[in-house]
Amino acid sequence: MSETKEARRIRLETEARKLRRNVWRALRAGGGGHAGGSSSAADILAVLYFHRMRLRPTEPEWPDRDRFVLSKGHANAALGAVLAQAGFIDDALIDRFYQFESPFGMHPDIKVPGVEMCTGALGHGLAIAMGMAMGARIQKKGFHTFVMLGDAELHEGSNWEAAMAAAHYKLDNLTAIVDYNKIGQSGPISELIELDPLADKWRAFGWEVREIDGHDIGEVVDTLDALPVGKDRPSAIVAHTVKGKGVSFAENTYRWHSNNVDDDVHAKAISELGDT
Ligand SMILES: Cc1ncc(C[n+]2csc(CCOP(=O)(O)OP(=O)(O)O)c2C)c(N)n1
Ligand SMILES: [Mg+2]
Repeated sequence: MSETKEARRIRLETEARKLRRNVWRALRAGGGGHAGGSSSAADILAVLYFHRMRLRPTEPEWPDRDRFVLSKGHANAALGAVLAQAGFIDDALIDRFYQFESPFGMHPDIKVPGVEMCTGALGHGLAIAMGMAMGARIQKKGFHTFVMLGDAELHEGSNWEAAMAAAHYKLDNLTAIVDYNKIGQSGPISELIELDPLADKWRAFGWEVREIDGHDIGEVVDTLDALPVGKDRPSAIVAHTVKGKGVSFAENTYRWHSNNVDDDVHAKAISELGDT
């Protein structure tokens, strides 16, 4: 019997909650890291890895797999956690986050099965993902390429060069997801460099755009299921999110963009996230 919509929503919300707990678990193991951007991305990652993307965790280099590039590479705690939950890597690797000689570091490394690209220097992922989408077309393959960008990351001009090019090449097999949590490393986007009207900017660059609540699992599912939304156009999903989502002291503040995490802080976070 196929899964009902309601059952699917509950399953994905459960994975997302577990993902947030695993993020804080990784940060405790590493002594700290990027709680804010890892937590804002968690619901979208859960829907990508447990619903939308065609993947084979036991065959990570399956040629027809969908591709995911975490352009905002500092959120790697969340990527490693979702790869563990999906079965690409051993769960025990979460406890080796940011440790000596661990492949699971502060930023994604292709030594970790399931990681498509080393990222961390902001502003490169969209162009790389565009190359993957172009590669699919050249090889006549049906896989879809997803790339997740941070909002402050969009201050890098290279994104807009790639955005222009992807529209020019009509890459409808490419989707950019903006984790629009309105906060960068050192303050609110509105004080750094305003991005609004962000959806209109993508439209002006030739993209088909959807604006969603990035924590509403049902809305994320419906939006990703509808892809590609425009024929001959790449898709941009502007996902409104909350930086640090799920843990009150980390929510909506640049102070938890990156911070130290000890046993005490971890216990406080887990007491809010619950243990199931
Ligand atoms: C080229 C480059 N410049 C600066 C940094 C340092 N840095 C790491 S994260 C970050 C802010 C990113 O903010 P945002 O894209 O909004 O990410 P999120 O809020 O999702 O964590 C900066 C400036 C970097 N990683 N790469
Ligand atoms: Mg941000």
